[in-house]
Amino acid sequence: VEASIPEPQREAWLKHQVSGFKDKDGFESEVVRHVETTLARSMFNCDESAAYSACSLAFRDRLILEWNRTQQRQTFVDSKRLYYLSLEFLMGRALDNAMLNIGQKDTAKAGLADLGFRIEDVIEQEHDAALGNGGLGRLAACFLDSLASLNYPAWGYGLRYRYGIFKQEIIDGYQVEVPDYWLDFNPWEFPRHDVTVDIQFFGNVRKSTDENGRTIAHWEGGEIVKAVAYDVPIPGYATPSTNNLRLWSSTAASGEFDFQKFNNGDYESSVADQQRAETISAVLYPNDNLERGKELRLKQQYFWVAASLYDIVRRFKKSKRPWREFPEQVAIQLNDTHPTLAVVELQRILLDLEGLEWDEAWNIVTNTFGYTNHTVLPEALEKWSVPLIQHLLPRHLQIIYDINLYFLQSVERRFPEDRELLGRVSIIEESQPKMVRMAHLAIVGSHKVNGVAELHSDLIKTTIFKDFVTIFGPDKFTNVTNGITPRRWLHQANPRLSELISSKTGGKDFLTDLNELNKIELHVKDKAFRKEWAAIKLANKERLAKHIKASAGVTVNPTALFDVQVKRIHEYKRQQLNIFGVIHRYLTLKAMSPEERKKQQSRVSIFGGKAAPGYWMAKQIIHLINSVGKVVNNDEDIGDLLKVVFLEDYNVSKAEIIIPASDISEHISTAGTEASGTSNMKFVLNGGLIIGTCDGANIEITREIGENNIFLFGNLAEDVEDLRHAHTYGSHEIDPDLNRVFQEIEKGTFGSTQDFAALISAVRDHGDYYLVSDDFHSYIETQALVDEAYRNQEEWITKCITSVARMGFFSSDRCINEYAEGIWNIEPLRVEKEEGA
Ligand code: GL9
Repeated sequence: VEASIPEPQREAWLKHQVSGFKDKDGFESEVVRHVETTLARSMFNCDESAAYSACSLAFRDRLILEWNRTQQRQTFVDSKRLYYLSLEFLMGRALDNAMLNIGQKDTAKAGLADLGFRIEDVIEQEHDAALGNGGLGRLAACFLDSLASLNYPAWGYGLRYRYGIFKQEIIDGYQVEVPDYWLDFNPWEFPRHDVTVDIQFFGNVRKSTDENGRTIAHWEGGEIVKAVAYDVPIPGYATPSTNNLRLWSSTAASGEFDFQKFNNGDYESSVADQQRAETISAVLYPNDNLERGKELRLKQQYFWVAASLYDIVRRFKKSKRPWREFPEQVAIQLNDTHPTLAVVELQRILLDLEGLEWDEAWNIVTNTFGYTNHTVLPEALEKWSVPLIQHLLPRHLQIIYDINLYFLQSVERRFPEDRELLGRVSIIEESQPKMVRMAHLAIVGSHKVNGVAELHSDLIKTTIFKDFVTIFGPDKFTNVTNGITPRRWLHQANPRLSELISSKTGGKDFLTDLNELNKIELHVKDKAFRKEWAAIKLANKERLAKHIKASAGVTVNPTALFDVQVKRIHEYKRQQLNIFGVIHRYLTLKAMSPEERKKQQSRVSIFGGKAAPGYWMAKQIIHLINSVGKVVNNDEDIGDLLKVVFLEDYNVSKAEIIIPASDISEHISTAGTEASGTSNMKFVLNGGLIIGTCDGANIEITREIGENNIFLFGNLAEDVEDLRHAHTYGSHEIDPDLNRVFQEIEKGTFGSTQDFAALISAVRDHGDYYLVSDDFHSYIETQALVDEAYRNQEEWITKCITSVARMGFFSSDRCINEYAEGIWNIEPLRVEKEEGA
């Protein structure tokens, strides 16, 4: 590319090469320039919000230069790239992360101070980028951080929702949803109005025959929507590598359709078309572990998948390589089944547009894709009705049927005696209406399928995907245990702890090689180290206490044991078990004499998390937590012994305050239901212990940190099915302590009993599907062990330090390296590290 530019012009370009700020002075000058020109303000009306904008723009300018160089490097080397397709990227705030990853936070802090601002206040101005629901979307964000930090050539592809996950307000103890309009001013994205793709919907399929007698399918008619690219730079930590997250936004195609309407004078309906097109990328579906089969959701999926594939194919075609090399240049990872239509779309491109034969095309497709499963919950397994796909994507439905036909034929040849097998593994469910099973399509269309923690990966092989293991063999199925980025979840969220650790591990290497953490175990007896450790935890708790006061109006004692459960509200995650346990604690305290009470451990029970707007039971749980808080927090007998707080609008930036302040956090899902969990890793990494069930990554955390450092309780996954069977067909005795809790709720102690009746009857009358009663006794007993352990602060701190020292395995860097080697077959690029970064 460079060689094609004539010498004189080249000289002019090079003479004016932009470099971005280098030091404090340069930073200040960039900030002032952005305030005065980009924002059209001055020193007389530059508030914190303007300071945030200008500071972000200064960093963005630096990032985009690195971004450009990274793309040039990748194009030049022309090695295999990974494309991570995810409907959710829960990024949180970008400024603090950019400053830390570039290694210029101190510069910015000093520069902002010169200009009259505190960096903390400036950082606080940023609106979270909340394009995700929970763990699945946050995992994608951690993966982007690791991919860039490890110098992998990789792109993320997603949707640019105008509204991210809703903002949660708590009004009279109930959740109220408020739209999250976050795009007013977003300095972190670059609109690429020149990078657009026309996406077709509806229409019909015409077949013709070419000169060789081959049937060609033509997808015609219907309507076109335009996809516009918005690029978000993703800075790696301590490396100039800056990768790209490309988000697609929908808008009306300014094509013939509109023109005709204009000509007919139908202005109103052409505006309506525009709005309808924009609806596609308007809003993130706020469901957690639930798929509801809405047409707009399917439109979102196809829109995003088709635009992304067009982009990927366009990039590949520039290399002029033969098609069979596609899987050597391109790896595409399907984050859950949401992007599974990509399998069909690539087959369509190769078959209908590029003229390949079926087998050759299908071979390319299956060698390109990998599929990650994130849940075994049946209500989350995606299915789309055949009539809906027929209507929206008629050609794709034909291809799905053909994929299924060839697949079932091969199964039949190999297992001729097993008729029922065909029905079980078919991509089409023979229901009324017929349904397309997206997980089956994803498995058949990929070369590797992985779960996200060991137990989960074993479970998918022995339950929901058992038949596919028989058909494809066990090697197609693998495990990649989730991980988290230590940059955001330690260095950024807990700067003092990060600093203390680096003083004992010899620098910041642990942030890029988390196993370095094990060096701190040598210092577990070091008095000064332990003292500073405790002081940091207390300071983090004081910070959270302030936040609790400001947001929930409750005064809490920072020396009490902070007990935290923050995650989406869901029956399988069992916040109901937690709050029933809190009520049990309250009743126990109430029954004590004042002398006895004095001997008890004070606790603050902290909850946070959003309920899906249509999930009534989850909303009742929130209401019960708030109702209990109202009674307990105002009971003078209880005082500081117990406080119950629900923090509204849990999100990434609140997690950064809450997680470092936890003493014990709760990961108490019914065994076998939580695929992995990732906040469990964040809490332990920040020097908190956990109480949990033998579920998801809790099991591997136990293996790494040692069973003396975790509080496990409850029934095991292997016993869940029998217990459920017994509830339904045998007698179901409710735990007597839990029954006392129920009776207290039914007495009206916490307000209107009617509201909470459903939570009780789910356990008592409807089979207790989530085993709340079965696990209650074990839970209460284990909580008593937590109290006891916390009373011995020296022992407790030893447990915390030891646990942090052994958390190296849970870095998303380890996780990404496993994907790169075992699934994607990609390698990091060599990059010269900059000084200072
Ligand atoms: C989830 C699982 O429930 C979690 O256990 C897992 O840690 C993450 C990431 O692998 O994926 N699957 C899923 O649908 N969600 C998860 O968190 N839901 C949301 O993200 C809302």
